Amino acid sequence: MIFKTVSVIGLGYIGLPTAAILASRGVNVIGVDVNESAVDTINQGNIHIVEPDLDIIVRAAVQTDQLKATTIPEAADAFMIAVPTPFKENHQPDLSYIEAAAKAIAPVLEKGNLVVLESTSPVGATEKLATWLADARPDLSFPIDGTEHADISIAYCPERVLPGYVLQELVSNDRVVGGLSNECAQKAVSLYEIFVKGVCHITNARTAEMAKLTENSFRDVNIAFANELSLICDTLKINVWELIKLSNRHPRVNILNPGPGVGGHCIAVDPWFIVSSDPENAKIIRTAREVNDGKPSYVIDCVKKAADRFKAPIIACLGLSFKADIDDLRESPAVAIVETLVEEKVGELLVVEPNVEHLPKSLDGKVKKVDLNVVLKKADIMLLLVDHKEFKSMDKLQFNGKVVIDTRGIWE
Ligand code: SAJ
Repeated sequence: MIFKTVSVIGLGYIGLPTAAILASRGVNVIGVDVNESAVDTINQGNIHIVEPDLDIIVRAAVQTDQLKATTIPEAADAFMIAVPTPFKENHQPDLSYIEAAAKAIAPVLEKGNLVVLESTSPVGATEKLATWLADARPDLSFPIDGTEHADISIAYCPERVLPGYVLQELVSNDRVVGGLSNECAQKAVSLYEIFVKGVCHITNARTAEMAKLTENSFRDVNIAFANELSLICDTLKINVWELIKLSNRHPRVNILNPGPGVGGHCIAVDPWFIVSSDPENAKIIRTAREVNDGKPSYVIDCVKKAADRFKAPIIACLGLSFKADIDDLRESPAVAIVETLVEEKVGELLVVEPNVEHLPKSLDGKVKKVDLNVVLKKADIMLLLVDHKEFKSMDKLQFNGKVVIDTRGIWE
């Protein structure tokens, strides 16, 4: 095996599962993270994030010494960078974590190493990574401007896994592997073939960067279409769920589901990387973001109108996570909606969220976290925000007399 030791930089939702899968295939894996408490947790064989079965493979990898975590990078045959790429206030991508990762690994790079960037990135980020590494290591040659046979190979290979199914999709999904040269791409494919059963498709780094952004923007635009339809249908007094069901009977139509907005750290963020790189042409992509980001305010207005009918309304908010049956509250429209209802003192708020133990800080002490049976007894308004399985199986007859605002269409 040409990759005996692989270092994974960033042990979050993508880096940790990737590190553990590689370790399970017999590679010595060094996981690097700036978060000391995450490093300690992993070295004890535990995990600091929630993902089905991840705990089992991390524990096995640590117990067999195939995986160790550290805060300081060490020499390895390959480095995989999976750090966050958030955006700044004006929707410009923030590459500071990638730059910090590059500066951290540069001192331990050796001739023959491969560096792969996995973080979702704007087009051109892999070239920037090469420049940061080259600046730090003038003694080594890098594949800048298409140079073949450089000392260090560099490629971009975006993650594409769906939260909740990460361990299956890491193995089964196809991968797009974009090299700064063909040699770099070939080398990266031989790394991914250690654990990927899907096909690894070779391209250049810029196309691979754009492919990732395109996939998530495609989904965002399609969800925006559904969200826009939901507003139009309210105006026209048409049931949007029935409309979509009927339209989807056409052999070439497949409309997604409207909801309270688009959350998570991917689809709500990545399209902005395209917009910021070509604002003039990225019209639909920008509008889709705006339509989806506007949906929470629409839901809030509906709740306010419903609340006006009561003297002291008790509002049950069902679900906080950004999508069904997960515990992830990042960029969640449900959280944003409840926060605004608190700020605007719309009524007494009861929250049901079966997937988290504690309320997020922004809501702690301001709303009550309760069980479903409590809201069935007390609430005047049932505001369904997330289509968790516990809510799907509820008996609608129990809502007798309550106002129901179902943002996901599960009780239609
Ligand atoms: N949503 C809707 N209506 C729908 C589908 C989704 O309102 O019909 C909402 C969800 O409720 C959620 C948001 O969109 O708030 C995003 O959920 P999602 O399930 O569409 O996607 P993510 O963010 O969990 O994962 C996506 C995936 N990308 C695509 O499907 C193109 C995943 O494959 C990527 O790896 C991931 O982003 C990522 O990390 O980029």
